[in-house]
Amino acid sequence: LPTPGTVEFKNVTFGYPGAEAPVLSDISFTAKPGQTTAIIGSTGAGKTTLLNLIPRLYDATEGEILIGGVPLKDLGRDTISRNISAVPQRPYLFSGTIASNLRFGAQEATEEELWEALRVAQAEGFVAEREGQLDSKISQGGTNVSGGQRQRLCIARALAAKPNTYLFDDSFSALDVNTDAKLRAALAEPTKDAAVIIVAQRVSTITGADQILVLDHGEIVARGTHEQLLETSETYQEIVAS
Ligand code: M5T
Ligand code: MG
Repeated sequence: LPTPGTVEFKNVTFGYPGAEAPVLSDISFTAKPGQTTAIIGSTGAGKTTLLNLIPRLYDATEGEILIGGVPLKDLGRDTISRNISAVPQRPYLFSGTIASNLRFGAQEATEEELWEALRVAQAEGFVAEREGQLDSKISQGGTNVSGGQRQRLCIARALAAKPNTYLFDDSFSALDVNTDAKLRAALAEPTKDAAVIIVAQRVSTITGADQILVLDHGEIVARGTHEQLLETSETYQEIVAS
């Protein structure tokens, strides 16, 4: 892929059109390839908003976001969508086969590659059990699979695209703690050269992250590894205790 995956926020402020107060204020961080950057914080803190700025669902009001040193605005929509896989907080499946859902963003993926993505996403088992397997039908919105299965299929879809930036918005919360742990262990290999940004609710999901950003009311109030934050951040301690 053309662009190395370093994602850099430089003093980014963002407010939704028409709203008076900004939702994100003066956000700066660097998410490097080969590293996991985690974002944690209470509901409404701005985590989803922050992630959504990366594929340009919205543009920053002030400041700049760069990928591989290039400002997002100069990258072009095609490059952005080829390089970034985002698993949204409410993952969406459309009516069609499992294969066609997985190939969204990875049209040329072989069946073998789809199975590999499913294996990593801990979805191989339930797809193998369905009649028709990759050709089994998903109904609109994915209503004929469970919430956790939908989430894992969307993670497999993200993997099949082989991007160099992964955005996971609360993608592991519908999974039991065991599946969550297995999935993240399996992700290590396919994402080893990518910048991975994970929004999490559960602290256990992110204890191994290279850096954790603690977001509170749209501001980064603390950053560091799990161990560092346990020592330095009251907000983080509260999250851990909750
Ligand atoms: C942050 C507001 C929301 C909240 C703040 C997505 C969205 C959010 N907001 C809007 O006004 N319009 C929108 O389209 O922005 O919201 P968030 O980024 O969704 O927060 P979060 O992801 O940290 O929360 P959660 O509940 O997913 O943990 O004031 O009203
Ligand atoms: Mg959110």
